[in-house]
Amino acid sequence: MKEKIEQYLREVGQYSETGAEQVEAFRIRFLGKKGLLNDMFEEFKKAAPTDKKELGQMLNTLKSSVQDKINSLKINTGDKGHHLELNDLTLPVDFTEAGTRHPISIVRNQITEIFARMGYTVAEGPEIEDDWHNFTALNFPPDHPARDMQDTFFVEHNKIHGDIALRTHTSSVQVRTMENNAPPIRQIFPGRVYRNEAISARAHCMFHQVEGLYIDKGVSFADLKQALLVFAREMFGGETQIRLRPSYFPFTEPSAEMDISCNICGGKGCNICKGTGWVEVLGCGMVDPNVLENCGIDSKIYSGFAFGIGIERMTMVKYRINDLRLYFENDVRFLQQFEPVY
Ligand code: 2U9
Repeated sequence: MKEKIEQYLREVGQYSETGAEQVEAFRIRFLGKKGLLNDMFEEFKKAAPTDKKELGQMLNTLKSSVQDKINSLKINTGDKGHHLELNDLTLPVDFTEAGTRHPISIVRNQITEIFARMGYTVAEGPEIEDDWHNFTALNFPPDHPARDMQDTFFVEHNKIHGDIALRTHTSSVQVRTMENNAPPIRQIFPGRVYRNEAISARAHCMFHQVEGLYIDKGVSFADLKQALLVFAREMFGGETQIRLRPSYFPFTEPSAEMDISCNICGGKGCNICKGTGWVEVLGCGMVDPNVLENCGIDSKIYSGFAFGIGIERMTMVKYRINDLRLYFENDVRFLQQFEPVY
């Protein structure tokens, strides 16, 4: 038996076929159920007790040399996984490159996190809306240009709901919130919106907003200004200054647009702020009493403020992106510049 084992050891040592089929045949010949090693272990049971120690060691050596040979042949045939699994658990795994989060998602998450810390919850609603929720409840006069085919994507007209369109702002979700909840309301509304615009560096037919709404007894313009100042400093840095310029929206009165001190030149004047030292980032105002009443809230008891942020625009200011189309082309050279997602 000893000679037989020595002969097999020599055979294993010399074996060099690397073809997958030959390696498998070699494995079956030695390690298969009816293979040589099982035969030898059967024979080993009948060996003289005095020979057992030496024969046992020789058989174990044969078994591990067969296994080592198979593994080394598999490396040569490219069957690395099997080898790694059996032999070396400390080798590094294959490197998988992490994807990155889209800049629009990064900024949307930052905005929602900042307002969440101020006690705002998040609400979402339908992207296909009826005329009431998108326009009428929000105080848009019947002949307002935003209701025009040129600005709005209409889907259909039906007898119950009138015009059905892709929402032009997430304000429609605020109307739904107010219709279904009593104040106090403190919520933000992120989502996709649609406008019938020619695509250019500064406009797209689909973009993203985060709007906010705070309604309670005694909410004032000073509360709005303070909330927006805290937001601007969290978003753009603790030194940021804000200014509010009078504006007009059908759904707020008074209305304003908010500028931040230019975070590139620090307010001195550069080409980003066009020499003014200020960059426009959002619109806001006190919710028009007509809108509160349209949504079932008593405007003699409650007041509130609202604001609207265009995420594409805010992302341009934050990351100094000069062409809005970059967001939608998904060129990996652009996307790879943002934070990886693990
Ligand atoms: C209700 C009442 C008031 C939301 C507001 C703005 C001002 C605003 C723009 C920012 C850039 C739209 O994406 S943008 O073009 N939005 O300026 N939005 S106040 O006011 C509301 C909304 C809902 C019921």
